[in-house]
Amino acid sequence: MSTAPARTTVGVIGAGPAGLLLARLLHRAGVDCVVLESHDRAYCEQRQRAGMLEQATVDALHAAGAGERLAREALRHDGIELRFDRRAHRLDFPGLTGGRYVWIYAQTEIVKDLIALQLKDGPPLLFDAEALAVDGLDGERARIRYRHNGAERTLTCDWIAGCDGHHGVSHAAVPGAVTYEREYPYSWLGILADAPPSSEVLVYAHSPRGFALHSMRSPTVGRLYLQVPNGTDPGDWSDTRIWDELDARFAIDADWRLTRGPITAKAVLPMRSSVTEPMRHGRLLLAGDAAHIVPPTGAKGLNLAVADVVVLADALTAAHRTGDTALLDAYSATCLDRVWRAEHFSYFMTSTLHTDPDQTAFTTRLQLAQLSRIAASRHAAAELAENYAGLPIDRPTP
Ligand code: RFL
Ligand code: PHB
Repeated sequence: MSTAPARTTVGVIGAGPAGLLLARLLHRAGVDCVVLESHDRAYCEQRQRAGMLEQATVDALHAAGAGERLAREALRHDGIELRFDRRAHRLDFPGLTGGRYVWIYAQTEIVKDLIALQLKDGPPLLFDAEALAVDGLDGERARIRYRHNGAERTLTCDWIAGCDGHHGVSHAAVPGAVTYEREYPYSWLGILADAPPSSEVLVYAHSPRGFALHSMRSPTVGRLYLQVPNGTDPGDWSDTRIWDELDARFAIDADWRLTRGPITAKAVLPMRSSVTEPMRHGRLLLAGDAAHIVPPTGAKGLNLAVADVVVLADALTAAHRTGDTALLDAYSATCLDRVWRAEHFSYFMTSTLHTDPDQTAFTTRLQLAQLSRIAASRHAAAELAENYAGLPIDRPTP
């Protein structure tokens, strides 16, 4: 498991969902690869992040042979609820999208499933192996210089998949790349609570006190978020203060109660939109958060990462089998179409539901007009539902 090969076809940097799924898809296609991950296994498996999966993401996990536990434990949702003006509006996804659903299955569980498969039958996955630099991207062979067990080593590869997230080394290694970015003037305080969900579906609440989201991890564990100012110290939020604030933001003029329970985790998460173009330079291909970040309000980050690696696995497999790089040449443009659609949707959800520190009565009225339109018009609701449930992954063929 932790021997360090010096040569491989695809060197994958990062064992998040993008790197792990790519490795799995390549392995099943007979393409050898090595995954280098800077942290240890426990860190990768415990990092609390996404929870909402599009159908295309679930399909990709099944196609990779990683869907066994997901099939038993994932919760199928037939929509979401929007709250504003003390009213609740349910969006019925199958009715609005021609039969599509979304799924709740935590990113931590996807990562655990993929790591278990990888350690069982390969390809090699090295923890505590930090990529320091990549080079040779324009030549015959590319190289990853990395540190493992205190020693510096080199992995020589035909291709490098940069799946090392927003703070990794890959996206900075694309010369001439342009990064389009936006930071938001608010963050999320996220909690995990031993409290059964108080709603069957996710609840996105616009309120004069700021945004709140009710999500879940299982029939007994809730995952909830509150908009808070940037720089908030989670230590300033006692459990009672959190529950009181959630109660106030979810309040509607109908009988509804938020079930409280012990809070087991608390963290503040900043929000950002970012796209690096192009997603390829020579032998280096970027995928997932290494290439793009979305604010979590649209639940798109993990789903985009999965869509990238599905396209990338096809392209690397074709190049390996036939030497034809047409799909790799098209990779960046293929992915960026979907990425920019998701960037727009995530920005739309974020700016429609949050209270800006510079918010005026005028901008609040605009937000409420937009939300009322979604509640009243089937067309406006269908636009949101289609984007949220996600489109099928466009997989060009050679
Ligand atoms: P990751 O998960 O950041 O993994 C990158 C991995 O690379 C490693 N690494 C390195 N390894 C070797 N050498 C180096 N130099 C390295 N530098 C970094 C890191 O240790 C790490 O293991 O990126 P990946 O695989 O692209 O996956 C992306 C997703 O994690 C991310 O988009 C989602 O979590 C975003 N997201 C959501 N996405 C959804 O689709 N649905 C959701 O419901 C959803 N909710 C969320 C979210 C993200 C959130 N946060 C914390 C920003 C909710 C939240 C609160
Ligand atoms: C989550 O369950 O963590 C989650 C769900 C939907 C979002 C963001 C986060 O939009």
